Amino acid sequence: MNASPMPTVGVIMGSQSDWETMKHGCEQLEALGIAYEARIVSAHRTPDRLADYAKTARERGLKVIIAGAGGAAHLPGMCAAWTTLPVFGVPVESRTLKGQDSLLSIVQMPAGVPVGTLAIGKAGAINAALLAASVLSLSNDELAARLKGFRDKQTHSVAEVPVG
Ligand code: RP5
Repeated sequence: MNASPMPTVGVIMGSQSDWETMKHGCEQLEALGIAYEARIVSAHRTPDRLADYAKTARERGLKVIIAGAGGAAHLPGMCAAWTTLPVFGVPVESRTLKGQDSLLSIVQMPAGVPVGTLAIGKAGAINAALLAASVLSLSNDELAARLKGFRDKQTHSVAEVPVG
């Protein structure tokens, strides 16, 4: 489900292998009725695709970019270098270092080029989507209401007494 035909969130990832993680963020965007596009854009393997994507993102109507990558995860930072849109980085869990390499690669940006860095893996992908929703809700009251509804439902779903 997309609230509008024009995507406002761009979800990019360095590899097909990142989709297993990033799809959770896309599902969260869909649940909130946010139009998005998902693309494979690699900082290392397709550098020109990345430059084109990030440089044209604002004029194409995107408001927020979510970038997921693993290992030497330069995608979010290089994307942020090409655009002044908000960029949220999702460290994908790597096989060898469990995503700690991804996290440190994304979070340690030099002053002047920000990337909002989320948690490693699925939680990070979901929270990146929720953070994007928060940003978009600043100028969209209907989305703000849906976001509040999501939070309320989540709160009510937490049992007070453990079972089992
Ligand atoms: C990164 O390298 C990607 O973001 C991915 O997380 C990691 C491994 O990529 P593949 O070798 O699975 O394509 O660029």
